[in-house]
Amino acid sequence: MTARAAAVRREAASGPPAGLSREQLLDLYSFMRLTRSLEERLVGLYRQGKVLGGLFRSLGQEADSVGSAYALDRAAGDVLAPLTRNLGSLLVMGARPIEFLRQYMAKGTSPTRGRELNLHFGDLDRGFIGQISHLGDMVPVMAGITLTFRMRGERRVGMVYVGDGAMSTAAFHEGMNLAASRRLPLVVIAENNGYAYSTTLERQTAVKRLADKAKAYGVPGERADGNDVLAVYEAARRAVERARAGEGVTLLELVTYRRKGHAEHDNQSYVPKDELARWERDDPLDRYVAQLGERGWATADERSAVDARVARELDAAVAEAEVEPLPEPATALDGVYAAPAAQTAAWYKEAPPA
Ligand SMILES: Cc1ncc(C[n+]2csc(CCOP(=O)(O)OP(=O)(O)O)c2C)c(N)n1
Ligand SMILES: [Mg+2]
Repeated sequence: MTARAAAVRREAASGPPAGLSREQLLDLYSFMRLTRSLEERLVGLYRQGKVLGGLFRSLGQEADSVGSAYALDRAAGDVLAPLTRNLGSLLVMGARPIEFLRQYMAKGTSPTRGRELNLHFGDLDRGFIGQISHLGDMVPVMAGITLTFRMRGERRVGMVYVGDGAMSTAAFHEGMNLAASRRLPLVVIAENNGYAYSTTLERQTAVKRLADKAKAYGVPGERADGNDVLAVYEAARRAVERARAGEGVTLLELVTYRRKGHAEHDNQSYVPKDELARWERDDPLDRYVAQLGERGWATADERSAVDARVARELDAAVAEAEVEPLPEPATALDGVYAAPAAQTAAWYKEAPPA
């Protein structure tokens, strides 16, 4: 028996890792599969011209989103602030596939009634807040939200995602500094996927490890394999526990890779082919499927049942969303400005009486 096989046997004998039940291990698989399949359906709709605006894939980053969000305690009222690629995180928090289909197709039935697109919507009841497009800005916002948890004496935790590019903004620095100095219950997930648009990590920052930036704020910095869902979950779980215990912020770097362009329109001409091929071989879903099988955590039948359920759910959601109407033009301003205006805008100058 090889050393690797022996290690696998030992782990199997000691039961599932990270305190997860067999049901939860299958749950992680199901969220990753749903994320991948939902995005594949969206690509089909995009090619038919039914998606408005860009389509931002998380291909190869499903373990990063799903594993990290899964470490939060939804029942405790934990809150998450996603980025455009964190479809998997939102599904874990309870967002439904049809909501994304409606958002991407700008349907009148979408959570934002067709006024915003893609993942730009929030629901405080389900613990996720709508993102601001400006990179890094969700860090100070989440510092503020977790400060309120502290002030009210609530044992809730916040999680915020930043990309390698977003970490170069002033907003990231200000938010990190505030959250770190107040020891706020916040987990900052640094998604190192190698690129910000076409800018490589090497051109983005002089540090080799994004986790090293934690030192400048006096907080723990951890690094995990972002394509290994259980490694992501374990590291995120530790960070969430630290935050809930009053030990403050953790900066958790997840090393992964953006396998598609910035969005579907981007042909990735700047990406070396061998680099892409290397990361394709490190696919997070393939890796987890192999683990589930080798370690006896889920049978092939159990996985097929999940795949079939996901396919059925998506068939129904796509069929429903496709025939739904766009918003009525006459309602374009509803919910955008208060109606009637609550008060005269400060910038509005009445013409002097004639
Ligand atoms: C302050 C700011 N500058 C520029 C942009 C335009 N922009 C949107 S996404 C993006 C790249 C983001 O890269 P990264 O943070 O690494 O996230 P990733 O796309 O890799 O998930 C840029 C430059 C923006 N939204 N906000
Ligand atoms: Mg990036």
